[in-house]
Amino acid sequence: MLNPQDCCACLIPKPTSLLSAKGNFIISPNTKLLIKTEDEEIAAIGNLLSTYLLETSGYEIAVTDLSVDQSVGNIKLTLNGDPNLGEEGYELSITTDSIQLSANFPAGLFYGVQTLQQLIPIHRSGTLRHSFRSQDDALSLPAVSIHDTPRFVWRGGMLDVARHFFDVEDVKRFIDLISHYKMNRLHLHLTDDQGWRIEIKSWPKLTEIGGKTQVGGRGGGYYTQEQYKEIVDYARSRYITIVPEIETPGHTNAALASYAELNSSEEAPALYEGTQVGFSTLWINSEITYQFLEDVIRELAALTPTPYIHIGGDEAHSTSKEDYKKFIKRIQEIVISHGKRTIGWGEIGEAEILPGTIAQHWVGATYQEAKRQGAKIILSPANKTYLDMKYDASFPLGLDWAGLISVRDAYDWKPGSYMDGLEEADILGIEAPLWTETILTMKDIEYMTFPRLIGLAELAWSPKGQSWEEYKLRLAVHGKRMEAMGINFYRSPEVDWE
Ligand code: TNX
Repeated sequence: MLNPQDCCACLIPKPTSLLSAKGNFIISPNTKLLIKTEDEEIAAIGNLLSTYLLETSGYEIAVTDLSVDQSVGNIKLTLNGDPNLGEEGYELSITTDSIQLSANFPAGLFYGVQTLQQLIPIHRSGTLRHSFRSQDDALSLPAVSIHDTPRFVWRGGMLDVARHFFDVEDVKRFIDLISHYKMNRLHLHLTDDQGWRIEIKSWPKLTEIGGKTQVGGRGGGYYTQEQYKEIVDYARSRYITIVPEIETPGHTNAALASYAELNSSEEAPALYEGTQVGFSTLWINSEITYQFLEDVIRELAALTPTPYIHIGGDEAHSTSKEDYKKFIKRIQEIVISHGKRTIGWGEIGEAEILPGTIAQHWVGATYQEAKRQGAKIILSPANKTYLDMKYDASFPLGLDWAGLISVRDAYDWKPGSYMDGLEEADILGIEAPLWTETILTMKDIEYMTFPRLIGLAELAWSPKGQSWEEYKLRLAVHGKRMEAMGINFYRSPEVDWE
């Protein structure tokens, strides 16, 4: 059993290297946060940390320019230009005198701040609030020296906002939670048979009609372009890249119901509120379809500052092979013409893969075809990473077509060698999708996601060589932290929760 007060031993994801030392750094009313204040991005990270320290220590920690002050007694955040830290790594040194966090880029400082947060002990009240009234109740951080860089560049979650719609506040909370575990991608599955969730100004009926429904019929909804930008900006401030997905050519009933001219029958089908897959397809041999995609991708690309547009491509059971190949080639050309890179589900390996395209494996072996054509692969094997699979047979939420995924199952596999024919260098990283056919509320989202996602976040960040026996001890202690963070997590019987 780990000592719950030994936060260094309980970090998730586990850092690349960590050396504990004697003593603590105590946060006092005089502690200052030293940064280069003229750098707005670093100032924003400094403000996030000082807000967190105010909540946990009770002290207003002044954010001050580092040119005018000294390290001793203070917390210092700097960019030190150490190329060994890469784009996302950081170094954190806590001594009895000072806290020094440095990185090569701001993202590294952000991740160092997440580690710092996990080093704040849980107060005996069970919360993260320490009392500033008495000395022995003060907030103190253990002396430690950490050097930490990620294993994979792609560390993601996916939220299906099409089967059930989740509002901007829910998405922001999801971003906060996953970024705390150093994830850097949020894939939003924006369209499917049951709903179209992103405003497209040149095709307004997509949301006026196609946005009205969801699984089970209650509710629905969509993001205006303004709201979508708000999500993108919020995610950016947490070093998360939003990856928007417009699912094609199947999973398109919401679009087909909105515009008759997208159907080969030239008749619009009814809106759909069930959970079957594979029955819808865009009209592949009509130029209107490509005009439609051109408009959608143009508008989406303009809202998306980052390089990726996901075009779906899975389960196109109502599209002939020949049509599918033609379609996948053309849609990649459209994405490229807007300066973006295409991501598609593994099936796109059956078609011609253009330079820069990424394939996301979920089931089957088509990823191998994609790899052969030069694509990099994102790992989302359904039997390990699908957060919508039940934890056990009696679980109230979720599906089980890919099997039951216990907390151990989601953690205890080796991403570098799990997939036939893939080597570490072929793999961009790991993404954990949450499909929401059975998921209705934010509480449901959290229950399916935690704690499986944080194990997957560790597989994506920490060096290889994981051991479930070791991890489950850290997770057991981490339960208290999730409680203090207000996360509705599943207390799996595989873990001896503190
Ligand atoms: C398969 S994964 C799907 C989704 C479903 C999911 C349910 C994938 C690319 N397609 O449409 O929501 O299973 O687990």
